[in-house]
Amino acid sequence: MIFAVAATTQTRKWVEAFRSRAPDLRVDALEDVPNPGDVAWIATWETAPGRFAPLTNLRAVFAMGAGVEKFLGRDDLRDDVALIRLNDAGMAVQMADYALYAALTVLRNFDHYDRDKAGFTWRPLRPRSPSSLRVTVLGLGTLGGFVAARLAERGYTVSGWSRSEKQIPNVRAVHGADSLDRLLAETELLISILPSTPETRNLLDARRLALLPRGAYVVNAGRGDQLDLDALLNLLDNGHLRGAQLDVFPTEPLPATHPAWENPALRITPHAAAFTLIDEAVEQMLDKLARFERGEKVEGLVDRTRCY
Ligand code: NDP
Ligand code: OXD
Repeated sequence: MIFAVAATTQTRKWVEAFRSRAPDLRVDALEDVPNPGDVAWIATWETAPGRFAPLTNLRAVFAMGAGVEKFLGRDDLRDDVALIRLNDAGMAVQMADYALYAALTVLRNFDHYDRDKAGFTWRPLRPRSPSSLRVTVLGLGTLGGFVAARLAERGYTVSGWSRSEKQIPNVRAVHGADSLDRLLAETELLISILPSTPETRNLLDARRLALLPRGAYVVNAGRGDQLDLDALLNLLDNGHLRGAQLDVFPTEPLPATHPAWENPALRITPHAAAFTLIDEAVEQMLDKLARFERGEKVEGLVDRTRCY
């Protein structure tokens, strides 16, 4: 039985990391496996159509990331194949830094200085205190929960939103679809770290974005299909929103002709908020593999009915 690896980049590095930690496990790059029927497990982020069809004896897919939407609803992946995603694996700290970058931008007016520079304008602006900024984190899972806690530790006034009830020290956690509109109306910095599911798709539509108070700032590091990009650009252009920092887009890479590139109030990062760290990920996958094979509970086992 083979543990196959098919990354989008650095497959050899992944293979070596697995081999050095699990010398008794046969680990090969998928492209080097002569008989795909020998593959029992695969660690991958490569999801081209039909990719899984030849792997007729597959028992588990270990996603090399946290978001698993591209592994769901596929003809080539049977529902009885376990789908196991990463939990944190080095991403939570990076995500918190990404959120903090936006929070500091708002508090310390770094966005205004970027624009002032274009007009050769020297205009110091008084900073705000973290406690004066009302931040809302959408999604309080592995990453969002960490981000909310980190921002609260730094003194921000933090609310968080999830599907089920949560308790995070110094975070006002609310849950359920009915509570979202009220929360948005009092949010000055909105940070989405939600997965892509049928329920989160277009969640931040024109109506909901307009509920944010004038001068609010929007961050999306979840998935691009959660937010209506055209509506966001309109609200930036008409001055309702102060700015936005987007890491994820409806189409990635964001097409070079897209007007978003030219919007001065929008900071664009190329799906780089949080990278999977190979060593941490491999360590975690091997632990999950062992638990899975012993029939134990595995953190990150995707519930296909919830889609995350
Ligand atoms: P988790 O599954 O741990 O957390 C998801 C959170 O979203 C949970 O709190 C969940 O609620 C909440 N949620 C899901 N659906 C809804 C809904 N309909 N209404 C309210 N809350 C909802 O995932 P992670 O924190 O590990 O990752 C989150 C996402 O971040 C990934 O799915 C991926 O899309 C994105 N990501 C982006 C990266 C980047 O570089 N831009 C890097 C890594 C991840 P509950 O807790 O109640 O289940
Ligand atoms: C992930 C990502 O989901 O990098 O892990 O977007």
